[in-house]
Amino acid sequence: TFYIILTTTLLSLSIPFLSGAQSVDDVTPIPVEVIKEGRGHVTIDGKTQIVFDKQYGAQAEFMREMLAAQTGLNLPVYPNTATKPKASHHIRLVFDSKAIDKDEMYTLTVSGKDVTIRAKDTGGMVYGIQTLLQLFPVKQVREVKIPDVQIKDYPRFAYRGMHLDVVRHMFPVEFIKKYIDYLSFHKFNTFHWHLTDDQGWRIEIESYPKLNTVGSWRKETLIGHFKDQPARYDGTRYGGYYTKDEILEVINYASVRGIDIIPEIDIPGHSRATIAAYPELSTRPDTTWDVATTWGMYNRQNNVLQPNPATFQFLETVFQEVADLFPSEYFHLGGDETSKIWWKADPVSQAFIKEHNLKDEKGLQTYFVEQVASYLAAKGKKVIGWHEILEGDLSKSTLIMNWGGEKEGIAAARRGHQVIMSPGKPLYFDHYQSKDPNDSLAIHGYNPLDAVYAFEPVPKALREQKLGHYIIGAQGNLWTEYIGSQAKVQYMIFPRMTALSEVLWSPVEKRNYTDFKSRLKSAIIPRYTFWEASYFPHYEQWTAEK
Ligand code: TNX
Repeated sequence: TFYIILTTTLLSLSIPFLSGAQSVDDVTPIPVEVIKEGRGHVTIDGKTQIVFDKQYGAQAEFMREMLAAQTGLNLPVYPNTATKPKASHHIRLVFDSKAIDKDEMYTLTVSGKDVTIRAKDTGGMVYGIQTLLQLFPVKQVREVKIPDVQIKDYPRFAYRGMHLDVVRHMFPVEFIKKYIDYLSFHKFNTFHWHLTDDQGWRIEIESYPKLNTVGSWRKETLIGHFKDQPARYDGTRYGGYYTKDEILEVINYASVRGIDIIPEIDIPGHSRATIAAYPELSTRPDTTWDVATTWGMYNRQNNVLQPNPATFQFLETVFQEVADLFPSEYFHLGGDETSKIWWKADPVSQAFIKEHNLKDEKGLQTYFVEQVASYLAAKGKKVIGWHEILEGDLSKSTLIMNWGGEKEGIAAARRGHQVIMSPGKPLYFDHYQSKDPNDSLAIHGYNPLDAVYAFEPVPKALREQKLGHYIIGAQGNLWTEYIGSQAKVQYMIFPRMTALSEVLWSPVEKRNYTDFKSRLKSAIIPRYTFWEASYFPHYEQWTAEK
């Protein structure tokens, strides 16, 4: 007994000082190439210097902060040109456009005295840092010995996105930043920010102030959602919007972390918050119509813009104001679920269709898209829209985000559009991940973890026709009708978002679900815990067959 007590005591004493690295086999998404030849290691301790090439100052600081939070090691940071004290080990962040021959690529070498990350763009450097951070344990340590290794890594797809609806429920800026941290950790590169919808306008607009004083607020707060029962409200108003300063803060935060932010202003349907603020833009002005307090397609209440001069003036001014705020090359203009019945019933819309020689209401929808695309082209931007905008004869420069099935993605690619695959099945993370009747309420659909992991963004039909390159990537969507808290957001995205990250980043032939699940347990779930994030734990029980 004495020896047992002695050894356990010694063990527990030594735990805070253990210097084991996390295995390179746990890195997720799994890297393209990992070579473990050397038998040595590089010891990282409090004196190790982070030394950066001038392109990567912000990333060096990011690396320092992240490592300090994760391990307590607070390393000194120096530009490579500075005279610095002697140190035996370095983490070098190197700009190298020769050895690095692909976008977003990095190499990570642990050998001799140094750890070296090479990249030629911000993304590549961020992903190299994220991989290195995964080699450190998540605990307080004095030093870590990282075994020699050479990693060469780059993404399979150029577009790796996650979406967040902040309209149905809004989340504070601090949480948006966390969401961006999650994206960066998982080597995503795009955050699609769904900023307007029937239930609210969530971005500050100076040119049309009623969008915020009226459009940002719902009269009632929905409390609790009960299946098949009428909604209940607590009588208080709900809403808010992000100021331009807050948005700029988020954009800067994201850009250091390799994340591009695409704003979405959803038109010509899903526009009830706009109409509540400016009824003259709707097909049937009626000032008693409020910002929507329920969800769904609005066949009962008007949420569609009318094609009149005031509307096009509004669209030009507002879209250009938003475009000036966001550095992204892309702008999402929605275009989903436009209830054409409002245009059918409206004499002004009908006259407009005739006058402009449009085929029908679908043609009118395309007209709206092309019009807004031209306002944005004046600002040097390309547009993305949900797949319904393909119904008319759309110009090829517009990207299609397909939320239907493979079919719509194939059709868009065949017509020469670049496509981002975002099919409801299995990439809507607002859908259920179990069939447990006691699981937290979600919207229709069943998208268990294994279905997400098995998803192949490039349909076979396109591969066979050598049209696969039109699929530039994919995106996971999180609509928040039934997601009112940060914990619920986390619960819905984890671990499905982790599975999607591997689909989008790693070579197909490296994907293996059993191996993925073992890495999830040994390396990723401990991260969720470290982030104090909720996640869905029963993913083994609920599979595509079950
Ligand atoms: C359809 S998919 C919508 C959203 C809803 C979502 C719920 C799409 C472009 N539009 O307005 O929130 O379903 O899953």
